[in-house]
Amino acid sequence: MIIIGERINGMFRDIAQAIKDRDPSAVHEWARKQEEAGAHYLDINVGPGSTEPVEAMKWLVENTQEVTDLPLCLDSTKYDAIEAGLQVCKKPAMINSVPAEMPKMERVFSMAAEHDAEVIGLAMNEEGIPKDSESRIALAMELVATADAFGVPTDSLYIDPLVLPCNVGQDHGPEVFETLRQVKMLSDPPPKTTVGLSNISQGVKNRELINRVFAVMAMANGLDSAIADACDDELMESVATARIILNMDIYCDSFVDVFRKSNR
Ligand code: THG
Repeated sequence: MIIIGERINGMFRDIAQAIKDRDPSAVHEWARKQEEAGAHYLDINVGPGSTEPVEAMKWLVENTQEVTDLPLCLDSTKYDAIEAGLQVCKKPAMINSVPAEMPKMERVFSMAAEHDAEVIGLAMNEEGIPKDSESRIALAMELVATADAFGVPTDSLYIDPLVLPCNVGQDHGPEVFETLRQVKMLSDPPPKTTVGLSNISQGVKNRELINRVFAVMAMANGLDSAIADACDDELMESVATARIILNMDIYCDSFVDVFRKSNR
């Protein structure tokens, strides 16, 4: 399971302040901490309040790369910011994200093909996020077909069924799991899957418990990756344990350490 560390995000006050002051210390600290905790990619998001997202993205990417060689997941709805980030990434990156809408898919999949980037495709369009798995799968199918048409390999595409907080979208949970299962039947090879894990517990109590139970349930339904709190030890230990129980890693006494040092 590929862990995309969520913490370099201007949604968090320390990162928003770091961007504003152009003081990289918090960015360096979270890059190091997440890598140490076992993250495989780092999500980079300038935050909802950024007044200069293009410059901010470039600055975040450059400063993150000063302390880590992990690949980056550029998280923005502003495609000029994604493009600026791709231009300074030292390694092939992941683009986060594109909905099943034209002309957004055209812009994003062209950029991805040019920069050899992976892409997260969202199961939503102009009409929003559907509830039932059938509609989510129909959108996933559009994403798979369009990625292919623009020369993005299917296994470089990550379908995100979109997770809503369990206090507002409780009825979406089973639909998300069903979507994760059916995505694997769309094509051969199939696309990969991802979720924004912490979404499930936004605004509710017992966040860490809800996150880790959701994570292992989603893994049992075929989840390949998650944007998540890599520094939550119990989450990372639960993920490592689920991989053993699902027979994805060979058991050894140090299986938690082995997972943290792995590439997935
Ligand atoms: N899918 C994709 N990308 C995503 C998401 C997704 N990127 C953003 C988000 N969702 C995933 N990242 C986070 C990061 C933080 C939180 C949730 C998801 C979070 N933040 C605290 C909160 O809102 O309560 C902030 C607390 C604070 O301000 O200190 O929970 O779904 N493709």
